[in-house]
Amino acid sequence: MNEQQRSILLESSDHFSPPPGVKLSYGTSGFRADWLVLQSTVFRVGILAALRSLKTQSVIGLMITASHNIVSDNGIKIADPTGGMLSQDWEPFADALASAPDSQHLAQLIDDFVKKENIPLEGAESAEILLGRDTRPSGKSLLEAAKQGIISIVGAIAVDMGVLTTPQMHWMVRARNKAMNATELDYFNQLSSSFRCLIDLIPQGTAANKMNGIVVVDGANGVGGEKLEALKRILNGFDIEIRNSGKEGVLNDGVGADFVQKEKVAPRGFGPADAGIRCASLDGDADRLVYFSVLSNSNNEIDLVDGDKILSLFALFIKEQLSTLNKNEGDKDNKCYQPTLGVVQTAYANGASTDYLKQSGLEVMFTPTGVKYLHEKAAEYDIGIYFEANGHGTILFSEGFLHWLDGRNSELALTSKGSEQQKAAMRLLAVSKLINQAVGDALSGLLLVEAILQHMGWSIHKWNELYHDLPSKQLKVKVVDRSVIVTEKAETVVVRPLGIQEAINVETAKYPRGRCFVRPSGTEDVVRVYAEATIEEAADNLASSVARLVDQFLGFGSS
Ligand code: G16
Repeated sequence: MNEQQRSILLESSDHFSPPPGVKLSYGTSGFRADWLVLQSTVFRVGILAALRSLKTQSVIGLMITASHNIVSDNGIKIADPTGGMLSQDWEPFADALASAPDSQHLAQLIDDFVKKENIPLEGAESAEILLGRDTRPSGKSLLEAAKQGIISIVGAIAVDMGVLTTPQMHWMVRARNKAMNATELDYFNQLSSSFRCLIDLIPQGTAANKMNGIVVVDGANGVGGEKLEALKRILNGFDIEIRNSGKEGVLNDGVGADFVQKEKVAPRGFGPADAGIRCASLDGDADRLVYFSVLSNSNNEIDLVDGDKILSLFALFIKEQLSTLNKNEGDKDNKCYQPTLGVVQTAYANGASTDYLKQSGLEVMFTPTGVKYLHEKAAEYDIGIYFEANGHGTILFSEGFLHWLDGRNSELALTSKGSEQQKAAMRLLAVSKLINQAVGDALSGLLLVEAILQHMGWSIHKWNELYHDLPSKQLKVKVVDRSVIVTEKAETVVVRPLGIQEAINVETAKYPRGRCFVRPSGTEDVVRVYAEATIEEAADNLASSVARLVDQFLGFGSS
């Protein structure tokens, strides 16, 4: 940094002093906390985004959101040039920046990092950062702080994209860096045209031709409801009703995918009158999607169709298309391409889903929680499908496979236009355009689920019958310091504090097919407990007894 750059940075940074005693770390989804303590963090992430843009010579995204958290929380995360999460090797720098005690330390950290990473500060005019926010009331002022951080690196440009879903932001960054059109309208047009293509390719004269009836969507009183309304207008004729679209009601309060998946009850605005209807729920920033149907004669109980079942549906469809595409081809003219296909889950995946996927002949891999891990693993395949049980996931297609598919499609269009093989190629190409290649996206996921259900001629009940979930229970435990927990083996084993894993094993062994793990949340100040067993009572008891263990080992000693 030259003298002028340094003095501009120092002056600007003096307006954003960190609150005393607050220590944040860049977790599964960036920084998250009560919005009142976030101004300086957000300012500093603005600086980081400008440096990242200079280092990569690409457009970077910055999203102000706390997704499923309560409305008084907020957060910030970075979208890297590919549209994915911030490269993990920059996370320690993010943590260091956030905890620098004052402007002088901050400037020193930046100087050292710029030297180490060889970042061309003199060409800062080439740095461009897209900024977006969800509908939280604190979003505007935090976005302004991020903007100040960006422009404190002299020459860097901040482009305010306004209110967006998180996946829209990731999509736009990816599109910009691929020199594609990247406005919100481009996003909607890509989704609607690829959805239409899939619908037009549904085989005639099958049960699939009967429209599947309405889908009713819970928008979590967040940005997703608002954007889905806009998409509905473009789709024109798609039978969808949106509730909890944010006009009234509190964000994520008794609504949204996180609530529905964890509590297993209908969100506000839904009740027994909806029994039998296909319903879906988005989370606060529309990067998660779950389906459900309300049970009749019940206390808002539901049949939950979670991320594991969305993954299973997608995997079945993709497998079907691949086998049609390669039918009767033989290897004689080398037209047969056997892409690698893999699915990625986390420890939260219901054991029944993993059994089902394996029995269906799929390769199943596990990673720790957090899309950054799942995405990385899925990208190792030609077609990698990843989903967390909470409804966060997508399908990734390798460039090589898409290139081959494109060529094959053109060839089939000339030699056997309208054949089943050509249709399968077109379907796969449409899926690759519909489903967000940057990150899990509830809006594109919803359209793909709807298209596949219609293709199969399936109701939500038929879909839900693919396999039966083992009963499971999730609990949160407030502790003094959740970072004391250290896990291994994709979060299935706790290695610190010593002794707790042995105690968990003893509890788990009491229940047939018992499975239980604990992990520190990356987005809330809690430890999460997951338990699974063959009957509901056993899953509940296992979760409660392990929650007590967590409290004994590192809690406030309340039990
Ligand atoms: C974020 C991540 C998800 C992850 C979730 C876990 O979700 O993007 O991949 O599953 O956090 O949260 P925790 O670590 O608290 O269990 P979101 O939708 O909140 O951005």
